[in-house]
Amino acid sequence: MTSPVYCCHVLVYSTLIMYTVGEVKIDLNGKWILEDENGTISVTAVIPGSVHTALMSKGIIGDPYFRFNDLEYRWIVYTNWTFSRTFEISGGTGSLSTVLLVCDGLDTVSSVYINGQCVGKSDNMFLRYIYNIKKYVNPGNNTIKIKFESPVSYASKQAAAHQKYDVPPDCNPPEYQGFCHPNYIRKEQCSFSWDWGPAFAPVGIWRNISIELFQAAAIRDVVAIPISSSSPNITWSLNLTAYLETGSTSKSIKGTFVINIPELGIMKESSVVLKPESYPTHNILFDVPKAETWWPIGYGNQHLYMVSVKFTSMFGEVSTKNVTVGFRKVQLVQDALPGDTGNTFYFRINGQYIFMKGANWIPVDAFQERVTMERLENLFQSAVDANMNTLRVWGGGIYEKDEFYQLADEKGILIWQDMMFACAMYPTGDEFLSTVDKEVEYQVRRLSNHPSVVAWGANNENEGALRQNWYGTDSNFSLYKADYVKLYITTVRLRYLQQYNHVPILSSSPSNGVKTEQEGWVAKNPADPLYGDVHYYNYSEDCWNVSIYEKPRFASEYGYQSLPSFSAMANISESSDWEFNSNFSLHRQHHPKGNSQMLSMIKKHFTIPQPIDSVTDYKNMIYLTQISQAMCIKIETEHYRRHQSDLDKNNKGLTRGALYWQLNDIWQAPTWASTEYGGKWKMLHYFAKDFFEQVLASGFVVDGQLSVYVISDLVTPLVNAMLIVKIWSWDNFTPRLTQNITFDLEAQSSALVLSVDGGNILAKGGCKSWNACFFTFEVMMENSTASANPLFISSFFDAEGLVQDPHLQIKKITQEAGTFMIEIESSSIAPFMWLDVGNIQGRFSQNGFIQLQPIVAVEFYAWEDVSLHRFQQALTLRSLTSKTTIRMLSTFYDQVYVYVVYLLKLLINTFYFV
Ligand code: BMA
Repeated sequence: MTSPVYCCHVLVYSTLIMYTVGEVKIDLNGKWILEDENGTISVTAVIPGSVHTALMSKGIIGDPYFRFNDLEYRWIVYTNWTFSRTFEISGGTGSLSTVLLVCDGLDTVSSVYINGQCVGKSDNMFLRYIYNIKKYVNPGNNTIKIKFESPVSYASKQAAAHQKYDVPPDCNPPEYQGFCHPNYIRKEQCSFSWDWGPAFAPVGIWRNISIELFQAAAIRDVVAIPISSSSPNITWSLNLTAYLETGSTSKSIKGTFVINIPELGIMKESSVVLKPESYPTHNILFDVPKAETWWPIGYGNQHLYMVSVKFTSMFGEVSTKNVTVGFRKVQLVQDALPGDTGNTFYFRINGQYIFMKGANWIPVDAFQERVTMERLENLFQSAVDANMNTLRVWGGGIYEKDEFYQLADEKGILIWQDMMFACAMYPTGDEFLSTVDKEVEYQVRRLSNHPSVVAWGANNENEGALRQNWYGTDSNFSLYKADYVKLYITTVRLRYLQQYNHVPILSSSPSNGVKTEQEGWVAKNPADPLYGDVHYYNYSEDCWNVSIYEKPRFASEYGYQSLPSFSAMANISESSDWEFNSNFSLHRQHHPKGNSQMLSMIKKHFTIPQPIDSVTDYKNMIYLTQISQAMCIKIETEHYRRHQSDLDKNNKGLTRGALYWQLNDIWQAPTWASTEYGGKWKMLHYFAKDFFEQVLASGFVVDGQLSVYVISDLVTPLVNAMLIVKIWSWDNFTPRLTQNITFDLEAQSSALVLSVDGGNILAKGGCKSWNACFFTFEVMMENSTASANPLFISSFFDAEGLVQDPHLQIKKITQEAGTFMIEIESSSIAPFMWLDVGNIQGRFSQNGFIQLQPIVAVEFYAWEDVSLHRFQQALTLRSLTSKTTIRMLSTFYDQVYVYVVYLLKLLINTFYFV
């Protein structure tokens, strides 16, 4: 240990100790020793971290994501592991009356030892554990050991001990390749495997760990809830609660609170007397007259204020805590519609209706320590770039780290936050309920300062699972229903409401909202489109047919699978794996029947190319699954957005949210994600950027009738705007017909602007048949034009006149700092143009688009340093109709080589099929 450096009130002992007058914090993050139970492995480990990443960094195991390593490394999870290190209590601080070990996250089942003595245990990954270790520490050197038990064995033991009745599902389907009974352990449920994710069930210290020493009192948490009054304009006050811990002194503690919002010049001071050895709170409500309102992205600024709370005790000991606050008001509107025809279900922020558009969020990595700020920022930016305003943190993962919510606050992304229960029944013994109760109290306190968190959900799909008998619970419905109510209503929901009720809490997703409540918390039909939110998955019917979709009040989950890019899969596999149905591909496909569902959806509209060689086929399948997924979700999302303002004759409609499943990937595998592990955009994400545009013209055909809606999220009406309808034939760059329709549209609404007989309008355009043509729709506004949105009215295998080789060329690539400008040429209309740069990090300005003119310019925004040469080498281009993947060819010989290879393949094929 180095000698202390004095700077005002702060002493710094090397990097280890931060010493404010009176209050001392010893940071225990950093180097620890990790050992297995037999003492055969002993390595250093970095905390926060897990066993897997420690073993990987020492070369004891390879990349857990590589090929079959998830199975190969199963031994890790059946082993008990110990993390240990030493720490020093300096002479001066040892006399302080309170010494606390603060563990922000232990994953999961552990016993904690200080100098060989057990100071406490943990069994909930989502809880902050604080152990009073005063009597166990000595001045000078001390040791801390945290012994972890196998979470998988623990869960099995818990299940076996619960002899009263089964709490299903015991195990997930075999395709998940996972561990059983995740519902018996308060740990990231998907870490035991999911239909898109691996089973590693990691063990470790996953959040910060430190020791705090103080004499009188320390502020543990501060929660500041904005309160609004609204006549005539919103004015704000702040309801601030400081949660304290007092030391073991026997006297009452006198002290002063100072609350400060420096940016607004607000300072509040009050004197208090706190009881010793207790958890007092200090509450104060005060006006913040000049506060600027926080808005979600697209509706205003994301103004955030730093609020600092300082407690000075009679000993002169100071404890401070800073929190960031955004002033906003949330309402979930569930008004009864006339004549018992359902309720509305939509959000108002600061009184303003918001159509929620976005996606569902799952954990970013199986190993949380690998989730860097950079990766989080990148995903948030991708959500923003795709015109999203909402993410739902799904209940089978984790309550995310603080940085996640800070980013959401800064970017203006609204968060629908599930509590961590998903797709299962759960036990309801006293111990289980008690730990859940503490978990909810802690997490709600931790996340309530964030203006981005606008809704809580008590679980994912468990109401539906119970009502629809997913796990055979009908055999004793009343028993499981009683458990359901006990856990989510009288524990989770009640604990939330007893603390705060400034944002709504939903009992489940999907649920019928207030109707679910009226029906005793397990609605007769939790998927009722007339109430609350719905999840909708349909892998058998044609996703291009809009009649298969409901018009719910809110679509909080829907999705289709695709494969990630070849470069993503190549990183974790070998060439022998590169087939759609190879052992490896099937191993990575955790969704039962996933591959055949993708295949059958593709076959509805596309031709699967004849096998050339396995790698080309694999690449073709990747490309086609991405097209199919992007098309399905585009069609479904536009359907939901179109029906935000109208009710049909069955009272369906007023759909005011579209959150597709799922934004991100936990590893490289076939999944529903729109961005891959590592952040690369799949075709769906490029489509999302378009289908979530602020103003969108969107068309569909039902029974031969063409309907075109214009959808606007703008808060001002569109006046004298123009819808431009174009009819194209597949064989020509010039539209056959252009029709302009002038219209007005109310702010934040959707309306039918054109309804015509499809056959008639096609005939007007001189189209020989439905198969010969397609439409595009644009909106021209005062200052801008919303981009052309295509509507394909025939399957691609039926498209007449679609030129089979558009002779694609990359004409030019230039670079300006991190942006690359690419010019591409096509000799004919080319659908699903796809540019790819392998492992180079970044995204294109557009991709997966239909080329409607000979030359198109595309930009690439690099997220890393890339040279022009590397970029040129990596860039490939293809379309649905191009026979080969195109590169920018630098020499004549390169071109000759490509054509010779192409001709050879053609010859071999012809020969093979004759
Ligand atoms: C929904 C989700 C997830 C699942 C997804 C895809 O039901 O809540 O549990 O991963 O569907 O199957």
